[in-house]
Amino acid sequence: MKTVACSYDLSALIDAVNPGALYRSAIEEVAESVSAVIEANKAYQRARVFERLLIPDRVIRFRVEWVNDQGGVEVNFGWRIEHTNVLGPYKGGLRFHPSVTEDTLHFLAYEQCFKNALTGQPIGGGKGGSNFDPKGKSDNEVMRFCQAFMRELYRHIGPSVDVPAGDIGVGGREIGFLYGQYMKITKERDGVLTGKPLGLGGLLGRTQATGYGTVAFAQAMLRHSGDSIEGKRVMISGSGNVALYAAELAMEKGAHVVTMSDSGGSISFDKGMTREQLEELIEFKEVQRGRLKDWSGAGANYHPEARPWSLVDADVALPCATQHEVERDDAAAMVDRGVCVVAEGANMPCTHQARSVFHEKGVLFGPGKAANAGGVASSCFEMSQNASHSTWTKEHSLDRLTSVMMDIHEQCVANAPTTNGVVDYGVGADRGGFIKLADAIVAMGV
Ligand code: NDP
Ligand code: 2IT
Repeated sequence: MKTVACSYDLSALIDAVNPGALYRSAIEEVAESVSAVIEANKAYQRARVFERLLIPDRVIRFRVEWVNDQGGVEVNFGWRIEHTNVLGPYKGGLRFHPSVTEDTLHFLAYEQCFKNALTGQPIGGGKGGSNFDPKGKSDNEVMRFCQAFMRELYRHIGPSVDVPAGDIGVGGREIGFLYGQYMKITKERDGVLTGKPLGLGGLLGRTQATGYGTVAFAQAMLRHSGDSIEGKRVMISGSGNVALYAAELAMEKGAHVVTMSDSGGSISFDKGMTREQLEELIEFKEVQRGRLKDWSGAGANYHPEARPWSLVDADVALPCATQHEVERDDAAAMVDRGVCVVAEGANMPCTHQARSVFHEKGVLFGPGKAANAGGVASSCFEMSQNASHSTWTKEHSLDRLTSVMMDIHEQCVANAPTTNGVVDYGVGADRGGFIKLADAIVAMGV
């Protein structure tokens, strides 16, 4: 790791905040990108912006106790990491997954600050969640868990304080239950969560926003290099909120979606998924909450326990499942299969080593901070809609999404070095987000 203009031993400081590997990899990536920016800026050094951005404003951890359908008592951890509100209220999702630890949430909260800054909207960064596993739970159990979670969380959030949303394991159903409990406790209906069901003040287009935005970013990278997504073969991982709508827009733009996955395995389509298959899959995943191994989509091949990356030839890869799902060997396999554009729908799905492979091979790489920012950008539209007591049309919401994604692409290009004609979007996104955060930190004093 290059030294950054940091007045402490950076490695020791990272350990002091959180000794986990995910948070470390997120910080080290940014440190490499922004050290030259800090070295050239005395005000950033004097204000110690790197250290101040690295340490979260506060970490809230609590116990969540609830009763299962058999009458047994269950206990989980809950967290909210309020990382920085220098640009606006803390903003970021809640993740419910058994793998969630404080390390997971520290890295996500840190990344969120840069992503939110890139959107150009007045939102700070945060993340929260629980090690609760919604899989296999009844609707009533999920509701009781969400109510118990909000019983503590409500005192820490507010529409101009902290505005949570969804993430892995948290979709419209969970946000509805969380918001319902918040309304009962506080008697406020102030839109404090985003990604709400439409009847509770949700935004038309929020469900599609992250996946659509990721495809829009991939299109922008292709356009910038004189190409287009039309006719391209696209590998997608995951089959949740981000993956399904990335597939939808990619297909609408004339691409062929050749893979999808879940944590049990992958499916591949020799000639690309059809519109009918996608509609069936969306219903199977969103309504039936089924597993891919049980999906009978005609013409799909199922590969148990396999990641998508080496299964078929493709031009574009959109990792949309989870962190570190693309390791060095996966990246090499993708390149062997023909991939020349990668846009991260998930947060940090590619390891540092995987990113190095893309860099060496001249693959266009759109980091999650930029490529998946459409979700949170639309969440901010939802905040505006609620604050103005109005209802946006889907068309307006999606038009605004496209223009935010184009603007993020421009910011990345403006801040990125270019090697042999290939724009380094990873560095561009880190620098673009960092400069906004650092300028605000300098402006606010100590
Ligand atoms: P969902 O819960 O809707 O879907 C997650 C998908 O990823 C599922 O198919 C799931 O499979 C798969 N998955 C999750 N964990 C693993 C794992 N450990 N190994 C393999 N597959 C896994 O979540 P989202 O689609 O909302 O989120 C996906 C990614 O996108 C996350 O990284 C999230 O942080 C990021 N993101 C989400 C945004 C949003 O608005 N929702 C915004 C920006 C980024 P299974 O069902 O088998 O677990
Ligand atoms: O990672 C993310 O950007 C999200 N999960 C969405 C956050 C939000 O506030 O909409």
